[in-house]
Amino acid sequence: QYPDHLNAGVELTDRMVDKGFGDHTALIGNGRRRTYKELSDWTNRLAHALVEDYGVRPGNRILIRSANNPAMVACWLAATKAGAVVVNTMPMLRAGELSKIVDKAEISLALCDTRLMDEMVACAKDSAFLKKVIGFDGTANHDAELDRIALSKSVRFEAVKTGRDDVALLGFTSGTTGVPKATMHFHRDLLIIADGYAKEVLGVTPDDVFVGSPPLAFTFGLGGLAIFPLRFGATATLLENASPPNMIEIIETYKATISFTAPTAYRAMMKAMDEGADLSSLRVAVSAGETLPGPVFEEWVEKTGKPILDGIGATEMLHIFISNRFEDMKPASTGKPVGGYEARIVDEEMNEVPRGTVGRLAVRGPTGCRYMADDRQMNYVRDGWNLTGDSFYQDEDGFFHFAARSDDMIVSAGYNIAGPEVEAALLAHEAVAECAVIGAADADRGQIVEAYVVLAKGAVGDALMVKLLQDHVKATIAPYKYPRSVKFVDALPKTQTGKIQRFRLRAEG
Ligand code: 3SK
Repeated sequence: QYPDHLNAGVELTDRMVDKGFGDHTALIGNGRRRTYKELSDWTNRLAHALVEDYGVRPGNRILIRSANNPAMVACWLAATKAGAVVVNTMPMLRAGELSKIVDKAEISLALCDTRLMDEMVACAKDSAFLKKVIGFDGTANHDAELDRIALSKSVRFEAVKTGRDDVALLGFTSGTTGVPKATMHFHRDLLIIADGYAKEVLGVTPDDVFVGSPPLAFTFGLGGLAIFPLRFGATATLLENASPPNMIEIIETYKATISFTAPTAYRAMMKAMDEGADLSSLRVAVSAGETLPGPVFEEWVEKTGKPILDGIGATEMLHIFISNRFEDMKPASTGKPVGGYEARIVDEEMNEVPRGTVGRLAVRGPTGCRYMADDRQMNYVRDGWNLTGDSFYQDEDGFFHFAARSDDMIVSAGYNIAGPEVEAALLAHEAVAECAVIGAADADRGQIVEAYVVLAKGAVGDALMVKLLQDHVKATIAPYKYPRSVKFVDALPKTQTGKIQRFRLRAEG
């Protein structure tokens, strides 16, 4: 279906102008609208600057650091047109977290919103790889080095003739251990998720207006808030702060039709509806990244007359591969495989288990896990099947049902948080002798990060200490990872060989 030479950056911009969408609004953000023609020109100018002034060559890896805004999308598309391999990163990451990514992907160039320079520069200071950090204006007033250079360039750019199976994107996931893994995705993959899931399940048309909260650095967000709208000539709204009130304002102002967010936000939106918010323009509400609680689904149906479409995806698979559909749905299930994907439930030996039996979810299809230089590839892909680390069962009607997460990942308000990474941050505090971090059930956020802490001699486990440790974590790693609950204990449950038994903490709550 895809030609040998394919550049996803071109397909999502210039090709859309060729198809007649030039005057249609592509992006809305930071108070401005950009048409497809403007986006095409903007990205071509930026691509010229990257190649001519910063020496970007095909295959070079470029890190982008920004909140969700049109400038971030433009930088990503421009770098893709220049044949670079892009790593989008979240604005909340600290220098230490950025360094792990830079080292793993051997990144030599970073494009950074000028408002977020400090941590990026701190990361570059001691880096063996990162040679240059270029500022861009996230507010899109073109008031930064990259923008000024780009303004003098031509709006025509001969994009690099990348192969459809050339790597275009590295999606980072911290996994259970907090040691980041880079998942490689081809130019072709970026379009497959739109031509599959977005077309078949969401039925996207040029009249759609997208809104949502996941960061573009998370492939859930990149698909839902950039690739899907741009692939079909629709409009993406981008929010630097996608709080529920801000999303509601966008929905009401631009009559947004498709939302991508987590159950926590849907719950807040329903509260706002009780107070008069008008969300009637939404025709599709997508939820993923976190289990959708039954009561949230039921209340949404009651209030809007439409279902929330639950699905499961993975950074390794790039996007959603099992989803409910309007015409084929079962509440409380995750749905059935998206076109092109197959899923089954297997035991430890990869044998399919009977319907109704909980086992490991195995999936295969047009996208799949390709970790960059990582032994963990052998655990994720077996016999051609991707093992996502989730436990599911399949019912008699073929619907897949989530049972449990098979690892130590904590999913809180749509964020994936690796428990061991929070433990490492806590252990760096002098008052902490030992600690273990788990996900504790929470009505609002699905799960919260809960820390069990054995204090060092002399330290006092009071409210002040809780605050000190929380602030310490916020200052060490991305603030959303901080433990909302801190419990002081005399000792941690351990095996005879000294391994912490987190499952006992989970069970004891
Ligand atoms: O659920 C996830 O973790 C996910 C990851 C990437 C893309 C989409 C989704 C839902």
